[in-house]
Amino acid sequence: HASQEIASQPGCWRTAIELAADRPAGLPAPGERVAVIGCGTSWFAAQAYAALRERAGQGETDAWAASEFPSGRRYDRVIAISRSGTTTEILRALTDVGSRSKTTAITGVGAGPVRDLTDDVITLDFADEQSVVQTRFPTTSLVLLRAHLGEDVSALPEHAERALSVPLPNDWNGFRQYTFLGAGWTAGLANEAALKVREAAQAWSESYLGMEYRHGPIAIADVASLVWVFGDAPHGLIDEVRATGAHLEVSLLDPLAELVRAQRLAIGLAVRRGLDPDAPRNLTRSVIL
Ligand code: F1P
Repeated sequence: HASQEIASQPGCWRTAIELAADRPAGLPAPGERVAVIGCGTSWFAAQAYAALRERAGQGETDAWAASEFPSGRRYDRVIAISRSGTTTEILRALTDVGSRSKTTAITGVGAGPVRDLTDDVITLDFADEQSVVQTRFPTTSLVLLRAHLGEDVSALPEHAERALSVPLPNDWNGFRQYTFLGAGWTAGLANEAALKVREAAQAWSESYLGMEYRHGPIAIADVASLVWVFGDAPHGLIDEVRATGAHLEVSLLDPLAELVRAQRLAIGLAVRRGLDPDAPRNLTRSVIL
């Protein structure tokens, strides 16, 4: 399923843009103090959105792994991103929030406990997935959220189409280690790309903030590493990575479309390693305690 779900992203993104134009209830107004919570992939989508909303000057926005949500803290609105709508940590955090803050769920399913715990629900059923490994749900959520922030997202579906057809990095399957770097909103995308490679392909992958990478982690880079920079590379970083002998990959497309390329890399690696990318080891579609 994962390959089909990856390939369906241009259409899903178009539908998300239409949905955003209808101004769905539950997305925050400028100036509201917002927390976005999620687990795993959904936490990384939360990180990307929080940084984008702050950059857009729309208000303080914190991203929390749902398990770390500070009990008792008040926000104007808490947005829970959960494809399954059943993840234990999300339900616990929302129960803790209670009626202290307005709450919104962004979910892939039409029924489930997260809906009962939130004031507003945005259902992206057209982007729900069969595969355990999430691909189109987080990217489609981010297209919706970016459109709502007022970004011009009209070219994004085309970027996704290009991401599905342009080549993967040279010798993409021959590396010992895969590192993804980002900054600002692309830090969440880099985290998600690294998670895809781990989940689907059980390959060694890491992710860092671009500038932080220079403060230690770069020590593992060598000719057998792929270092993929999402978004604009901070000044000087490119030269430092090149000097390690690592293969450097930079963004050709919108960073969200670069994530689509990284998803293709993860699935390609999984298949090469004889793994089923739809059913990663030790993982289930929804993690429930
Ligand atoms: C999130 C999650 C991810 C995990 C896997 C399955 O669930 O458990 O943390 O990496 O992709 O989904 P959800 O709350 O978004 O349903």
